[in-house]
Amino acid sequence: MFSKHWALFEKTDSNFWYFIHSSTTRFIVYSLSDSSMDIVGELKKGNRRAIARAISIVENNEKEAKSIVKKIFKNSGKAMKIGITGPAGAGKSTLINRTSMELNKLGYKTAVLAIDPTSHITGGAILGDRVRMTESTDSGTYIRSMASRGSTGAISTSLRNSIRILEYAGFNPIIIESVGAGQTEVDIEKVVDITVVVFNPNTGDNIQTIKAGLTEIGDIYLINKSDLPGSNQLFDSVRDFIGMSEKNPIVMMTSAKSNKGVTDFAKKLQELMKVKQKTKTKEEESRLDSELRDIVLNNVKTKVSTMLDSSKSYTAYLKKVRSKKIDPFEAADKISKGIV
Ligand SMILES: Nc1nc2c(ncn2[C@@H]2O[C@H](COP(=O)(O)OP(=O)(O)OP(=O)(O)O)[C@@H](O)[C@H]2O)c(=O)[nH]1
Ligand SMILES: [Mg+2]
Repeated sequence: MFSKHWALFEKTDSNFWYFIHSSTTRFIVYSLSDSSMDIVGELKKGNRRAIARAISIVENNEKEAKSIVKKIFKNSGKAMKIGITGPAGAGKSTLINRTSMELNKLGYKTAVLAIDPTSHITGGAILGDRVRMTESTDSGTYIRSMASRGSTGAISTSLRNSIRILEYAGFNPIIIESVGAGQTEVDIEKVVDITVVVFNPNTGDNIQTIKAGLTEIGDIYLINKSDLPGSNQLFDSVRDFIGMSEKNPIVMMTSAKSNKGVTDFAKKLQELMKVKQKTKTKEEESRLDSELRDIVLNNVKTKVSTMLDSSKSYTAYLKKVRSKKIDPFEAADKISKGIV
């Protein structure tokens, strides 16, 4: 049946495979659902189609996501999670591509989750990311872009569960790429074991960015694009500034483009993973505490919001607030007392 007019496409961010038939002037798209797939069983085997589908589910379908997590949760939390963050265009994706190849050479099986890879300006950034990271895919790395739309809670939830899926599929470490602190909805340093902050000499606001709070989060600070002028000065300023931090982080230089310093960076990561392994159980316990709290608070919020929709007392107080008979704080106190 498959002549040269047929092409088979896997659309990784949906539940379908597409068969496309080109009859000279138009394309006919046939889709084949793989909803009958035993996702969890296939995940265990590392089936990439199952991974793609499972991540789409945790991103989009709360009910199904819960059922997957129920099955895979027990052994989760052991894989090392490395967050790579920094300003847009610092070279994070290029660096991750190279680094994951180095890590794979050292015997690791690396997966990458890129949150918000679009630099908000070009919609084509995801495609660009794919291109920049294709070499590492060939070396066995699994790469997935995650949507950063939605509420903070929703993104953190799908991130945590996507990590679990990748871990269940046998990946370790899991690298998470995210645009610099304060610029996305997720503070990845709260989710990961190791945080790497990437700077480059191209953007003039680096020192300001560093001072604006990034000093506290990094285990490693990387000055990328060492092939460009200004990188030595930036390295010195970062080292001077970061040197004052209690954490005593590592400061390194790389050029992801010309593959300089990347082997050393991968080796540092390896060392750091061994060190962090010792405190991992404790860290994981505190992360589960925040996760559970997040879920409970979210559940309560949803429940209360639904209650307010049909609450006569709420409607009455809202009326009073609208007619300026009572201020919103007093009204909220009174409404809240009736609930908790
Ligand atoms: N000169 C030079 N250019 C680099 C280096 N690393 C990356 N680049 C270039 O910098 C640009 C941005 O690289 P990306 O890897 O997409 O950067 P990013 O930090 O992932 O960008 P966003 O995901 O959009 O935040 C690309 O054009 C890369 O080719 C480097 O070491 N030296
Ligand atoms: Mg990127």
